[in-house]
Amino acid sequence: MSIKEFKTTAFSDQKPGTSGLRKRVKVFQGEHYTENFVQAILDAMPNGGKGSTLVIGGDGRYWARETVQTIFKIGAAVGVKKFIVGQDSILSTPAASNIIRKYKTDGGILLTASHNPGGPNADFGIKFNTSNGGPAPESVTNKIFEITKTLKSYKMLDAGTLDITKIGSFKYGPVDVEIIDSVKDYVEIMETIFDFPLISKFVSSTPEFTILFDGLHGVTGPYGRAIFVDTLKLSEDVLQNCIPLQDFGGGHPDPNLTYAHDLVAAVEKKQIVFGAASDGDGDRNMIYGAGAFVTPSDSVAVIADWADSIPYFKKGGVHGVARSMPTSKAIDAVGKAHGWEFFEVPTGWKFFGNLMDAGRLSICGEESFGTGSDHVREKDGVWAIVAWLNILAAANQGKSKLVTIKEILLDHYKKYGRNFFSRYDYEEVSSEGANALIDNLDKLFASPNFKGSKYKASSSDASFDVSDVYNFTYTDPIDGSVSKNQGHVITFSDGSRVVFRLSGTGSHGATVRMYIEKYSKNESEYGNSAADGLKPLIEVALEITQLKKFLGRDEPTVIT
Ligand code: VG1
Ligand code: CO
Repeated sequence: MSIKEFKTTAFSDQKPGTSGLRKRVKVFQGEHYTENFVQAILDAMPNGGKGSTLVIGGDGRYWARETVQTIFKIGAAVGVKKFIVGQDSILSTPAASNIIRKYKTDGGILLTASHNPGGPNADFGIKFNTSNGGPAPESVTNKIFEITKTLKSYKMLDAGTLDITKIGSFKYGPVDVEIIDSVKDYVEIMETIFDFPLISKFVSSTPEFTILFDGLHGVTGPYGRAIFVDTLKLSEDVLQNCIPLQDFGGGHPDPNLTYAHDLVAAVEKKQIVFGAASDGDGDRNMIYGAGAFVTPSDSVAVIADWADSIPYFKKGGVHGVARSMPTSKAIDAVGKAHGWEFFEVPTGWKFFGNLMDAGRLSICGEESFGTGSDHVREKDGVWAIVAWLNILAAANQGKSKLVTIKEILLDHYKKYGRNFFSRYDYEEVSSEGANALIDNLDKLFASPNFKGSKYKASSSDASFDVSDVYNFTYTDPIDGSVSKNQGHVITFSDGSRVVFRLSGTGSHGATVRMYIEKYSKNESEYGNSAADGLKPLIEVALEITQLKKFLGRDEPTVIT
C-alpha cells in the first residue's frame, strides 16, 4: 500500500454556498472534481487533517457511498487518525452534528445537498462542519475555496474499498474506521431533552390525537421510526415515505406545502391532527395538522414561548433567541416579553454557532423550515417535531377537550399579534436577470427620493410608505467578523417589510427569493390566510422592483 500523488487541474467553481458545495452529480463525477474538494477541506481544516478524528455521514443520496471511499483514500494520505462513519454513509445533518460534539472530534464531512433532489441526474453536495458540530464559518469556507482555485495535486492511499454497511471497528490502511449505528446516539440525546413520559402518556391516552410523519424518502425515516414506533410505541401507520432512497423516490425532499404533497393530501383526507415532515438530510421540518399550517417563523416563536414545558430548557434556562434576517419578527416579540437577549443573523445556520458556543443563544429559527436549539449546531427537523409534540402534550394536560395546533397558534397571536409571512421563490432564472434586478434595487436604494415615497396596491386602497432601505450587513458579536451583502430590505411605515436575496444553495442558474412580512394586531384578521393578509403588500413589492420584467416570470416557482 503506497500513497500516490495525482496531478490535477484546479476548478474555479468550488465556492461553498449557504450550506456547502452543491452541484449536479454529473459535475461531481467529473475527473478530479470530488477529489479536489475533499483534499481542499482536509487542507483547510483549522488544525489540519493530520492526526484528526473526522465524522462522515449524510442523507444517503446517490454518489455518497463512492465519496466516502474517496474521503478514506485522501484522508489516509493526509494522516487522518480516525473516521467515525454512519452505517452505509447515513447520518442526518443534526445527528452528525451531535456525533461530532459527543465524541469530541475535529469535525465532519456531510454528504448531502439537503432538500435538493437526488439521483444520477440530480444534485449532490459536500459540506464541512467544524469541531463545534456546526457548518464551517466563512473564514474556513473561504479558505477551502482559495485552495480549490490553485490546487495542483492530491494524494491518495489505495487500500481498496471498505464495506461501510456493517457496524464495527475496522482499519483503512493505518486509519481507524468505526462504523456506527446512524440513529442510536440521536435518540439518546432527544431523550435527555424532551418529556417523553408526558408525550407518551398523552399520545397513548388520546386516540383522537392522530399523527402522521412523512420522511419524504430522505434520511429521517429511521429516526422517525425510532422515535414514533420504538420509543412512543405508536403503530407503523404513523409513518409515511420512511424508507431512505438514493433519489428520494424521484421527489423533491423539501417539507413545504408544495413538495410534501403526500403529507398534505393524507392530512386533509384523514383529518390528521398532527402531521409533520422533514427534508432530505433531516434538518428542516414542517408542522401541518388538519386545517392548521404552522409558518416556520411562527413555529420557532411558539416553541420559545413554551420553552418551559420542555425539560431541557426548564432545567438549563433559555439564554437568548435568534432568527435569520428574512424570518418574520414573531420571535422578537417573544424574546422581548421574556427578557431574553435577541439576535438577527444572515441566512444560513452557520451564523448561529458562535452565539451558541458563547452561551448566548438557546433557540433559533429560519423561515425556510429550519428550527433548532443549542443541543447541536445544526437546525434539527425531528427535534422541532418532537418539540411540538411536547408542547401539545403539555397544553393538553388536564383538558377535557383536545387542544389542537390551531388553538395554540390563535392563543399565540392573541398574546403577541400575528406576523403574516410568505416567501416567493423564482427558481432557475437567468443570472443576468437576477443580477439586473439586484442592480436596480441598488440604484433605487441610492436614489434620494425612494425613502419616504408612497405606493398604492393595485387591487385595493391599501398604500405603503417606504420608511427605510438597506442592504443587510452582519457583525458577529463574538468574533467581530463582518458579512456584507446579506439581502436588500425595504421597510414600510406600518412595520411591514420586504426582503430580496439571491439563493446560495442552488446547483445551477440563479434563484431569487422575495420575503414578505406584515404585522397585525387586529384580532379579526388572525384567522386569515397569509396570501390574503399579504396581497396588497406583494402587489406593491412587485411594482417597486419591477421583478416580473427583470426575471421574465409572471409567477414564482414556489410559494411558502
Ligand atoms: C436556503 C435557506 C436558508 C437555509 C439554507 C440551507 O438558503 O434560505 O435559510 O439555511 O437553504 O438549508 P438559500 O441561500 O438558498 O436561500 V438546507 O436544509 O438546504 O441545509
Ligand atoms: Co436540509
